[in-house]
Amino acid sequence: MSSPPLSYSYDTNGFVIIPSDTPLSLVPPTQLIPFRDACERVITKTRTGEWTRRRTVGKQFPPYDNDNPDSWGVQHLMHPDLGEALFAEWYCSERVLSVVKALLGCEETDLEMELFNLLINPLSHDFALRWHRDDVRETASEEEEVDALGKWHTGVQWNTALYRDECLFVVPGSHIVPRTPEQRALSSTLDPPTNPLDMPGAIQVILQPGDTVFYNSNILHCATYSSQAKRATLHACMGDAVRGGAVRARNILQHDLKWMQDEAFRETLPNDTARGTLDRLKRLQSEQGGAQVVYSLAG
Ligand SMILES: O=C(O)CCC(=O)C(=O)O
Ligand SMILES: [Fe+2]
Repeated sequence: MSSPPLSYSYDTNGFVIIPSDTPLSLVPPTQLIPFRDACERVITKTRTGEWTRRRTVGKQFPPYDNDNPDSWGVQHLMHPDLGEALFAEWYCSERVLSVVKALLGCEETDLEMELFNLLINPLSHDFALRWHRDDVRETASEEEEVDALGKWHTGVQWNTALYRDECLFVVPGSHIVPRTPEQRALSSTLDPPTNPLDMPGAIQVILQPGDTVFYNSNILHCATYSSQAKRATLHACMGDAVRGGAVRARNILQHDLKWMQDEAFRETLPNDTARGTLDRLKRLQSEQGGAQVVYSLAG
């Protein structure tokens, strides 16, 4: 019996895992080392303070601050100042784009470049993200939730683990339905969960090195970060500029992507396809009144 298309699982469950050792793998086992090496270099720059665009412990969403510089993420892997060409090459590669197109059901010429960050383990504090949807407030009424979820199908987000990663928890199917009263209660607190599996319907997403989980970022999800478990997980998203556009602007532009307008960045991109995706992001930035930062919600 043939397996269902990738997009069926993704549309139904709100996420789909692509294992490392399968034909669609985003990072096959033989390619792990160059990714790990490049990540090690940017992690060192972040932990020593040389790279200040980072997600700091104690803050779930932007703007991140430096009250506690212990970091759980490195922002903007494609930034030319980091000097790691591998990241933009991969983000714009046929390997990545073909899966993104299949999940979005769009053409290459519709794709919009968005975020590409790295999630890492903090060194001296354990940390957790509370239950959330990236672009729907925890206080949203049921009606607002239904409305927001109904519009959120024009982008995909993914985590590609370079080491075993068991940080993420999701509630399968919750990307299309409002929370039950119990789920609402457990996701309305600003505290991190004591046990994520207390959330009705929750499962833990376990990734082996090289595995990728694609997920709808409005699926109900949370994450726990142990300072003892090494994490280097590529964390990216891409949108369909034609259908998505303004719907995605708040979520994407809150991360301050002004640097992407520099010609120096454009020159690092590997081909016309990549430059086309950047042009569509820049169009979104100008439509939204320049590359202004709209701080809100998650990312
Ligand atoms: O750490 C993760 O895998 C999830 C991160 C996340 O949910 C977020 O940044 O909004
Ligand atoms: Fe999130």
